[in-house]
Amino acid sequence: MGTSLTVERGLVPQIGDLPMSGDESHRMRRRSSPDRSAELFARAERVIPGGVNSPVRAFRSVGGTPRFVARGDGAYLYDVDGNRYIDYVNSWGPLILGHAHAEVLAAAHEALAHGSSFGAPTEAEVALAEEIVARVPGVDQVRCVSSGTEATMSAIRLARGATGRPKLIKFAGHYHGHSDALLVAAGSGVATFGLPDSPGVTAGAAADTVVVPWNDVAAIEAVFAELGDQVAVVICEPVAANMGVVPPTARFLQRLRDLTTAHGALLLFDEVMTGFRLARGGAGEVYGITPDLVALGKVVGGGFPLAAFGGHADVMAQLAPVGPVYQAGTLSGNPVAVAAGLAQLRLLDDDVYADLDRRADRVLDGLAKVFAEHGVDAQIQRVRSLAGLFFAAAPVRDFDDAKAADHQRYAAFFHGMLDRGVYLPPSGYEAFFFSLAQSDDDLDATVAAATEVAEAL
Ligand code: KE4
Repeated sequence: MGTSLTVERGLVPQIGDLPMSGDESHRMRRRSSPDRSAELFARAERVIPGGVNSPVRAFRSVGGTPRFVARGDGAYLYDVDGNRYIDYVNSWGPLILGHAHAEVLAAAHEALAHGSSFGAPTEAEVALAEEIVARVPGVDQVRCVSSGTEATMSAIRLARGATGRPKLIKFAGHYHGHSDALLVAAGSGVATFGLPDSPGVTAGAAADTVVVPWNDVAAIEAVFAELGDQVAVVICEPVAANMGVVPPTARFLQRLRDLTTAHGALLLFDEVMTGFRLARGGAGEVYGITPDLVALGKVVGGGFPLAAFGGHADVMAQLAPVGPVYQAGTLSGNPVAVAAGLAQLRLLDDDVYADLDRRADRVLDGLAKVFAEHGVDAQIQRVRSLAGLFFAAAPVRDFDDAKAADHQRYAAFFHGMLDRGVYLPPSGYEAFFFSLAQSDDDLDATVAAATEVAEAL
């Protein structure tokens, strides 16, 4: 499933070291400097912590001035200084059809004309739930929420309520949103209590979370040997993509499925990133593993605040108002978001995934060739079209490997590409998101830009 390509070592430039030869005519047009972005960023920092509404947007991992966006259109982002970028962030995954897709926006406009929110059931919510149930392995029933954080937080409470057990197992380097029980670092030893991974998370909130290394069968088996009948749920990103992209090793997911089944624990796939992106049925379909619970987000909301969690009917029946596990939300299943999500899902049939994979091949094979030709150590790791780039000499198998990769070189590469009109994720711990709006010219221009940047590495 995952592929990684190792190429030779090269020198590491610093940000801004990337030389531009005298004659730029044959090179990608350089961007005009981000003056208006810098002005807005200074203004923003006075009234918003870090000037952003989500930390990764502040460019702290790569340095420099975050680009304030004026608009998105198809494959492109336009910043407030008039620069155009080929976008490989796509709002961190939701915009699989590209920005401002006509049919998605039309559906949202149509819904909006009838009102923005009712706090009462609507037919469209039923249609969206039916669409999700039809696509995602293991989902008999589904409930909509407003963010991926809410989806995983609710699914974990449901798993604990349904099993009557306290322990939650997660993997180091996996990100499932910012609810307290999930902002936990690995404690020392195998099955000791988790440790808060952020101020404000109390020892009590972290106490029932156990963190183990990804792709480490012995570690997860040891936790089950020690805590087996206390484990409510194992949560994972079936393809880790928040430490860069680190696919599961062969049969690791099957081992999780077998261990959770043997010990009466639930398996929760966090498919907020992978759902409706890897394939029609997400990672569950790709790996042929059916979890007990699934968290979904991003693509399913069509670019609006909508996420969901679902699973086996017996488990979902434990949720209020049917069962005793409480979960609720004022804007859950918001009609405008539902309309956009439904419109987007209905445009995603199996053919689009082959097309998305082809686009990924065109860029990633090109990048691998560029790095090899320029003697740069790089690992391009992917599952279908979800891909990440590590500047490392060997494949990245877990969070320790990911941290050991050369993030300074990633920052230099990021800025070299940004200067040439390609907007990659502003962190080496993220993933590239392809969209169906990207043309072959866009993909080839991406590789051409990488060639210019790699020449400086
Ligand atoms: P949100 O609460 O941000 O909607 O979803 C949380 C979440 C849950 N699960 C997975 C697998 C996720 O990737 C995410 C959020 N992803 C990040 C990008 N790595 C969102 C970007 C951000 O935090 O601004």
